[in-house]
Amino acid sequence: MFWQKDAETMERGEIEKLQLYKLKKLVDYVYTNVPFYRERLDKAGVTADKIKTLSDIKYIPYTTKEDIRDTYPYGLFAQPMKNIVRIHASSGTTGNPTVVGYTKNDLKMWSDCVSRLVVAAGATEEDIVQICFGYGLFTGALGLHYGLEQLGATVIPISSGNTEKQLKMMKDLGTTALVSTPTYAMYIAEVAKEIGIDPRTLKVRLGLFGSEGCSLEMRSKIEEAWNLFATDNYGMSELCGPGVAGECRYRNGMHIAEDHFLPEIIDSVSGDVKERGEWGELVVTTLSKEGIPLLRYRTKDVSCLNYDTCECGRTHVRMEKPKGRSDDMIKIKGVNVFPTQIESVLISIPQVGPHYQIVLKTVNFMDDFEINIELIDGSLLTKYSELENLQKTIRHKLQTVLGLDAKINLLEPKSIERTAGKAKRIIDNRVK
Ligand code: DLL
Repeated sequence: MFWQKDAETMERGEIEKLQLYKLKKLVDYVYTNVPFYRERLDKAGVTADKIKTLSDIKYIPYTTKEDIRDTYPYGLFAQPMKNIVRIHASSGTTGNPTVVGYTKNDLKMWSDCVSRLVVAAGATEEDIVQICFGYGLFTGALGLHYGLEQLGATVIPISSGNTEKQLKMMKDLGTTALVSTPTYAMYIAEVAKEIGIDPRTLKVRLGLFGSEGCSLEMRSKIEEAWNLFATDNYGMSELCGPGVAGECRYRNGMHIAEDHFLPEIIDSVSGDVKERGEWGELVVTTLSKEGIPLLRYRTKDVSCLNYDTCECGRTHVRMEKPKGRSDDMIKIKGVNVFPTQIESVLISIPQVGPHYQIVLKTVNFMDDFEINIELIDGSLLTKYSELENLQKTIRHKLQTVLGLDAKINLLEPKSIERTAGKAKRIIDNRVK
């Protein structure tokens, strides 16, 4: 099933022709409408005429989150406010939020991209979908909301939190699909069991998860707990929100809506464009956005592009699940570590749950880490030798995967704070 079959199954040559055409138009558009870009492009000596092939994109300077922040709030907007009909923003832990604005056409394009990905995941107009993302400036809830409504599904805009009520509604209203972060899906299942509901007996058959990383092992746990089919989708508020990419039923990477987003993979240190198939930082140029178009936006997410044809019939390139963010990568004793690698190891160990935190610290002027992990069965804490054996097993597995020795702290169940949004996996206590 497709939402916009013609666009989703274009021949590669046609896609590239369209991308080149849109890219040239975009360069003209931002040059005319955004003084920030005019200055940047002038400095780099780039005009639309200089872009003769898609690889000429390399002449265009990158845009970063800092550029959006430095021009806060509207400096990168390409349309007067009378044409902007919606604002979203990403919270950001420090400094100004990144504010993004949408024209009416942007909202339509966004909804189409989301309708595409939910259809690719297997949603239909028959579905009753509970949206457990927080409504508000975060793009997750309203993004999925409009795309699903456009499809004709029944949307329950319950927002995040109040987990027992989520379960009551799910049961009473016959929810068939769940929209949330993977972490929250796991937490709802946990609460369900506590209040005597087996999530597997509910009607939820499809999980439309996204907004944070989720290892395959974690995904299997969620599927098992709910008896559902889970798909992943990727996006970020600067690019529109959810809708940039999503998995089809084959779940072999997330199809990027290439008629609207032009992806590249670069070396995040040198800034050089990488060869096809290599891992690196994902950079995206928005080809259709009017409100706040972005030229070569550095996402900081580390991924890889797969141009092979997909069995589903979609021709759009697939991005691998991000390994993490280039700024989340931790260098410990010279080894690059992504939290997702640690998660894959932990999830494969039956005695520990999916709740963990990586605590970074400074030891002898070097970065080091410990891992706090919740036990599934708290009574293990009194069985010293079993506990020690478990710690050894985890250390050994991590050593095999990461080549690093980590201190493991096994904790009582429920001692790590639960969240209805993105999980906080890293506690950074390093001396700056
Ligand atoms: O999280 C948009 C979104 C909402 C996507 C709902 C999917 C579903 P931001 O809050 O701006 O936007 O966060 C963007 O989240 O740069 C990634 O690091 C991370 N991220 C988003 N989706 C995924 C995913 C939304 N599927 C940042 N896998 C991005 C891994 C993801 N990381």
